[in-house]
Amino acid sequence: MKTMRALIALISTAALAAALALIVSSGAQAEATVGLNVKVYSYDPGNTPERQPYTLCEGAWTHVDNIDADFDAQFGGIVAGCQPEFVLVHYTGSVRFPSTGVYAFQALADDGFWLSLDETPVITNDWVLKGRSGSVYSDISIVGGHAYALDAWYYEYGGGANATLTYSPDNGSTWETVPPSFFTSLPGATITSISPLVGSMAGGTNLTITGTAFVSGATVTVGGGTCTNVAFVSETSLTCRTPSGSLGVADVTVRNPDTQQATKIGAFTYQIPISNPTINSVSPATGATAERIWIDIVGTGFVSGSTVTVGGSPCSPNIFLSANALTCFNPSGLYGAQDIVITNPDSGSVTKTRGFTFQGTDPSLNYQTPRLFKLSFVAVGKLLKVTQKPKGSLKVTVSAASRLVCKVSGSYLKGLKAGTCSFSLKSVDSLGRLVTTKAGKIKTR
Ligand SMILES: [Ca+2]
Repeated sequence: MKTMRALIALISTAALAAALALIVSSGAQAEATVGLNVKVYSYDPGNTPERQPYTLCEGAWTHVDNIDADFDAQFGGIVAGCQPEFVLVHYTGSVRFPSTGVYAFQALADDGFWLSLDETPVITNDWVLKGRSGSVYSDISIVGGHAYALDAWYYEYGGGANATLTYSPDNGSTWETVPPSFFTSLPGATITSISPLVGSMAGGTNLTITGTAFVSGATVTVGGGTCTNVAFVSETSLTCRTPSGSLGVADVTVRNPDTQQATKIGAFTYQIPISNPTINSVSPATGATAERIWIDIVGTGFVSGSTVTVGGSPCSPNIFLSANALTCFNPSGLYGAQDIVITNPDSGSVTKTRGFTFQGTDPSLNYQTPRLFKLSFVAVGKLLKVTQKPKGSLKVTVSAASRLVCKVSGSYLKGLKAGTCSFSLKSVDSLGRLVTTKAGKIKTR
């Protein structure tokens, strides 16, 4: 009878998959991504084992496709490739369920079983000597698509040896074995924290997401909306700008290019800003690129605890003086006119466009601060030389009426015949913005 059942088990797909996984894991194959990592230990039979490493079984399984094995029937009675009894099996990896819902879980195991998802214990009271059985753990909220970090333990003390992890997507009505396609042995991304925790319903909050296993190319949603300007800082940090959202809490989800995703439920709160700050003046409003200086900002509606950025970089420290004044330590290393943004703790925010101008030269862009452009004309023989200080992009044009009188030749005006030549000069900065114009006339002979 037992042989017959063993035969049936062997020809089942699950058993074949498990057998294949065993072969793959023994060779120097590419890292398997489907299934779970396994460590198998033998322990002292004197006691029920703790969930901790004991003596690692050399040559035992290091990978399984899912948690579904009848060791007596399938593997010559050898538990997880180790020995017949007193074996502890530790499963790690991640598990994703396709649909969001309220789930139930049950491990049918002989003997003990324990499971946590994202470090929250789920199957907790089955760590005992018993026949093949397990309590039903219901009312477990599962987010579809989220890669839950899985931590599961099984131990065999003696006698029958088997373990199957089952789930019910409808909280206990229908049950299935958790299939191999739900498991991944690579760690999924996790979100540990976000900052700030609140922002305006209008969006535009610069969010920093801290976690693990982020991958370049990851996308982020907040309350289902796309968080824009996602910047991959490191595998533990992402930044993005929140979309507009509905009043109240919103889930934050990071989705790696391999489609594994992590969701932090209700991590961000959209609120209606009460404060409505304004900026009247900034002093000084210019400074050297290389130098950090204190700037005074005068306006209305300032609140203690606000953040200030200049050109997107923190103006910090930032000292709240009153509802009408604050002072902050300007960042350095920026060029040209930059926006100043003040954001109050309630997410009320104001932007002063081009509120501070850094007077410096960006060596990579040959960027010139607009206000420093100076144009002049010098007669060189019969030519009028146009100069610009400092050097930048200069366009000289001749009016239509003057085209028979003069023409542009490089940075010179050249007389063609006697008459009056009307011209205009345009300076353009490295971003293509018009910064200075000047018109003039010259008599040619
Ligand atoms: Ca047993």
